Amino acid sequence: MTEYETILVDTRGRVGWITLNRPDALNALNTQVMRDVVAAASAFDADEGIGAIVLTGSERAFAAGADIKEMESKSGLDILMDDHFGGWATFAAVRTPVIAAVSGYALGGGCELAMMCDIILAADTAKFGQPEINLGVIPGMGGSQRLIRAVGYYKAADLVLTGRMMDAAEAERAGLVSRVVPAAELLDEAGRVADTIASKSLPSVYAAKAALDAAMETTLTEGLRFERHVFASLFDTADQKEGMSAFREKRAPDFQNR
Ligand code: CO8
Repeated sequence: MTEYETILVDTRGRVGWITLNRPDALNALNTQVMRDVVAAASAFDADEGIGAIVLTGSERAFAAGADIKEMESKSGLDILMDDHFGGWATFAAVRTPVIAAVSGYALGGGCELAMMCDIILAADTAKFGQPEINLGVIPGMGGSQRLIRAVGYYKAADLVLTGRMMDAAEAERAGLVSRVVPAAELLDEAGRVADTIASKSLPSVYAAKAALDAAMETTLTEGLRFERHVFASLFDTADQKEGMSAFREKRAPDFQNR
């Protein structure tokens, strides 16, 4: 397995694990972290043996944002030319579902990174926020856009304009987080959710993620059109026949990812 500078990577069954590992900087997302996460996620995505990815941090921090010390002296031109954004866009576009398991701080780019994932599980210690306004800037990795889609305009505006943090319970109420669990159970829960997804037929998992993504981007009419095409295309897979005959025969399906 490839060694990375700023992350730990592991495979458990059909699940790929990526653990952010810059403990001295609360997993601040510098250029190297971006490169490592993108490379690891892309490698998992290219591997048919992987059906789900878990992205996590430490107990204290999922990620406390983009690396302020790395960004501080940059010009606007540097920020554009570095194309930090392009790297994260590659991460957000992986076909494999990604579960963010968030313990501690998920701030700024950390909250935005969680929102690039498909499911956000939170430890009861998790704290989410977009504090960029306190630094004289605004969210730059999707926070002003994805947060509104996740929690609605008014909650997002409250967070982005005040820079305050919200705890796990508030994040769950707002719809950003799908489950809150005791901190000690977070990784087990993430593993269970990932194993469940990874046990399904991969073509239908890819298709489901693509359809969900389309809903974030397009009109209802276009989204429904996309969904119907994808739904029909899955009837050309062996796994659709297997899934439905297994139901009729009252047994568990044996998916071949074909
Ligand atoms: N960047 C760099 N270093 C950080 C960051 C960060 N975002 N967050 C924490 N650290 C470092 C601290 O500097 C400190 O290092 P050192 O020991 O060398 O001084 C170490 O991590 C521990 O942090 P603290 O001592 O501050 O720990 P506390 O428990 O006192 O506080 C907090 C924890 C509240 C999380 C605090 O560290 C904090 O407020 N961090 C910054 C949060 C923040 O503002 N995040 C937003 C950053 S901007 C952003 O994310 C923009 C995204 C778009 C990027 C687009 C790409 C170009």
